[in-house]
Amino acid sequence: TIYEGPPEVLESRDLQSVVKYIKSGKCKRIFVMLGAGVSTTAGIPDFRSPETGLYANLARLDLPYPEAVFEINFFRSNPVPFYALARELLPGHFRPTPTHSFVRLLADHGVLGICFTQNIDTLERLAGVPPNRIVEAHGSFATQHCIECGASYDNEKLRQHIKAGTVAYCERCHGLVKPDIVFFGEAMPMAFHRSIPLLQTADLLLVMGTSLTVHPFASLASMVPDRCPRVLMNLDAVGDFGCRSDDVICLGKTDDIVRDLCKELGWEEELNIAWKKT
Ligand code: CNA
Repeated sequence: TIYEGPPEVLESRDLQSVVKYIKSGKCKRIFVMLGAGVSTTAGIPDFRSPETGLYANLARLDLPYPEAVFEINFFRSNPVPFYALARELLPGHFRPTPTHSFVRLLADHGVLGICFTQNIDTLERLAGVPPNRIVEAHGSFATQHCIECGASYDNEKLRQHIKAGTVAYCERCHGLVKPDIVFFGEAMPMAFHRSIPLLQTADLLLVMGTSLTVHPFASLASMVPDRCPRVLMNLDAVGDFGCRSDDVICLGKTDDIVRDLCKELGWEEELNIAWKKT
């Protein structure tokens, strides 16, 4: 249901009013939710974009259905598709986008609450967002474990396996080794659960480049207070955006929207400098 009444916090439901709100000094804690869409301009395909997304290009991996590549039971029976995908997503080849640098600017300006990300590409860290402000809700390639005995496995060795397209097995029990990426049906990291209550302190929520279809992550968007303005920056309208009094929907590429926002905030030069440094 679309909210038809006037906004309660913003002057109107547009980016200019969001800028005014940020400049007013009343907006002290900005929370961010990121999805694969903020990394597509870095050259990393998302899942669901119709022609370029990974799901549209998984046929060669011989999967029963696309999501199987991130299911633990399928991985047990056939780890090859996941390793092939990991090769494409492996951090190290990609540079952060202006959108990642914008999140860093929020931290530099002392207004970043938490940046919740679904991405496993670690581009937030590379952009210089302080690690204690990032919650990698779906894990990352930073560490890996045997799925049978839980022994950890050497990072460099795993990278070699992924690059070579071979599967890594535990040196202790020969179980399968999996990067600590959260698969469907697996528990979310503790940091995710611990950070949820902080959303109650949000003055603004920015949701960028996500289809808001993967739960429980997607439900974070409804956990900010009713009076907290929420801004969606995405190629298409997603979730329940539009149902609250201060929902702002900006359709387009996040990099373009972020540049407009920074121009109006007077942060344009800072954004360029921060991004060039990455
Ligand atoms: P998704 O379901 O693929 O949705 C991406 C959304 O972003 C879609 O609504 C697109 O329209 C939109 N989009 C694409 N490009 C842009 C752009 N330049 N500007 C604005 N919007 C854009 O991805 P979600 O993140 O919502 O799905 C959750 C999965 C995807 C998570 O579990 C991730 O781990 C997983 N994933 C991560 C990566 C990565 O780490 N970069 C890559 C692919 C998938």
